[in-house]
Formats: sequence, C-alpha cells, structure tokens
Amino acid sequence: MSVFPDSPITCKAPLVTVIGAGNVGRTLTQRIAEKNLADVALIDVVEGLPQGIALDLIEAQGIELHDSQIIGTNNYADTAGSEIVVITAGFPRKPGMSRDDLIQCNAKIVAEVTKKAFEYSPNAIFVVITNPLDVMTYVVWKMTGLPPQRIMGMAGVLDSSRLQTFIAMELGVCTADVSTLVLGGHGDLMLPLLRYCTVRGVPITELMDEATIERLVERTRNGGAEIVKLLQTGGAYFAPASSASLMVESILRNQSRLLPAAAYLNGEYGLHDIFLGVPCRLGCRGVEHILEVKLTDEERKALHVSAKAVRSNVDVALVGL
Ligand code: TXD
Repeated sequence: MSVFPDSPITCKAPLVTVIGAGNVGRTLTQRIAEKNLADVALIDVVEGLPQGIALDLIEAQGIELHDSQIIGTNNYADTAGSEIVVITAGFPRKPGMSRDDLIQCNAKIVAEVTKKAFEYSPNAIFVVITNPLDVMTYVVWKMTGLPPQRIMGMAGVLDSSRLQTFIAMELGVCTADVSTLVLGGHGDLMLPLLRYCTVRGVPITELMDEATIERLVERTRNGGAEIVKLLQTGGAYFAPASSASLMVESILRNQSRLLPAAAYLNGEYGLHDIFLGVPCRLGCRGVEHILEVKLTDEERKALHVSAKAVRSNVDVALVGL
C-alpha cells in the first residue's frame, strides 16, 4: 500500500492521440511529452509495439523531467476524449517511390483509423501526417464530417523548415534568423514563395543569385526523397515530428501561430473543396484563419497546378472507400 493513497488534486492534462507508433508517431510522442504539452495515447495495429515504445519513453521521465503520461495501446477506447488526434498510420515511401504511389493503400488505413478514433473523440481536432498528405487530409475530413476548420495536414511547416535550413547552411547564418514560406501541395508541386523568404527581414533575393536559390528550392522539393535514399528503409521522422509538435503546441496553447498547413479552401486563392498548404492561424479551434497572401500570376498558376494534381488524387483515394 502506498503512503500516498490519494493524490490531493486530480487535474487532468489534455490528451493527444497519436495513431501509428512507427518512426514519426513515436518521435512525435516523445516531443509532446518532453515539452510537457499533453498526455499521449499512442496506438498502433501491431500488438506490443505502442506498449513497448510508451514504456521505454516513460522510463526516461525521471531524467527528462516531464509530467506527461504516455500510454501505448491497441484499443481505441483508451483514446477517448482526446483534444487532438494525430494520424501517422500508413506506409512510408521506399526508394524510388513517389508519395502518390501510396494513395490507395494509405487511404484505406487512414479511413479506418479515422472512423475508430472519431467514435471516441468526436470533438477532437485532427492533424494528418500520412502521405500523400493533402489527399489523406481530405479523406479524414470526409470520414468525420467535422467542420473543416478542425482538420488539417502537416507538410508546410516541414517544407518551410527544410528550405530555412538549406538557406542558413548556404549563407552561414543562424537558422533561426531565416524565415521561409512554402505553399501548395506536399511534394514536387510545393510552391516556395521566395519573395517572402528573408534573413532578418532582408529578402533572400538580395543575398543570393537566382541559380543558388533555384538549387536550394530543388533540394527542398526533394528533401523527403533525399532522406529516403540515404536511409534505404523508411523516411524522415525527426523534422516531421518537430513540425507536427509545433502545430499541436499552437492548438493546445492557443498560440495563434501563423503556420503553413494543409487547410480546407472554400474560395481562398480561387480554389474550392480541396485541402492545400496555405498560411493558417492555428489556435484552440483549429484553423482559425487562412491568410491570403498576394501572389504573382505565375505563383497563382503554380498553386492551381498543384491543386489540380491533388484533386485528381483525391478522386482516386475516394473510389475504394
Ligand atoms: O510531411 C509529411 N506529412 C510527412 C509524411 C513526413 C514524414 C512521413 N510522412 C508519412 O507519414 C509517411 O510517408 C507515412 O505515410 C507516414 C508514417 O511514416 P513513418 O515513417 O512513421 O512510417 P512507419 O515507421 O512505417 O510507421 C507507420 C506505422 C507502423 O507502426 C504501422 O504498424 C502503423 O503505422 N499502422 C497502423 N496503425 C494503426 N492502425 C492501422 N490500420 C495501421 N496500419 C499501419
């Protein structure tokens, strides 16, 4: 028997469910816990996997000094009442594969896990990570029928962070001093807005020649593939988990951060009925506002090309569901 039979106060921390205990899911769980953002329910279809990861993470709690509870489970009842559900379940790319090669297999997985999680957390905000990102975000929205402001996809923060890193490396400046903005679909059709990329407010176009900028943009476009090729098995997960935790933090703490996320467009940027990467203010209600930045004709055209590709993939994804 404990000498402390009852704890004096019963305060409940917010609960975040992370679906998929693979590389991204487990790293995100670690980030959320170690930043003391919330308790985490980590769920996977593989028995023992989320339980093992959760136990391993919690065994570091006394060293990392956080207060978050982490449970690993195969049972959706344990995810009940989550404020945020993050979906990472699905297959990652293999070398040579594009994100779009994952459409049908991941759509089935994402649809299934969304329905189960939604049953237990009907008021949650859903953050989607599984690829192809913009398409899977649409699938989650369709499966829940929630107001679209409560659904978003993580890609723009990662793409912007990759470009930020490459610019800082090239110029030899502190990464934190570089500010970048990448819109559009996650993948080859992402649209870096170079006019809005700065080093402490100085546009990068004044600091680098066109050829250098184009090389860094190309590396950003291929940022995921570059890591897939190096790792040979699986894809990137540290930077993706950091990116998702930034979004989770802005929502849970109602920070109103302006972050690029795949959000539902209903006329913004001249696009309708599609989730696509745009700058969003993220707070406790989800996507609270979409910022429409001024685009040149060329940028607008590129955004619409990106949207067209996403839309035709959405049609493919929805067929089998
Ligand atoms: O920017 C982005 N949005 C991305 C997206 C950045 C990085 C990774 N991105 C995508 O996330 C990637 O292409 C994959 O589609 C997902 C997950 O990537 P991760 O690297 O974490 O894949 P893993 O390690 O293979 O983990 C997937 C887990 C694994 O443990 C499976 O058992 C689990 O998903 N899984 C399921 N869990 C629950 N329920 C079902 N049905 C299920 N099926 C698989």
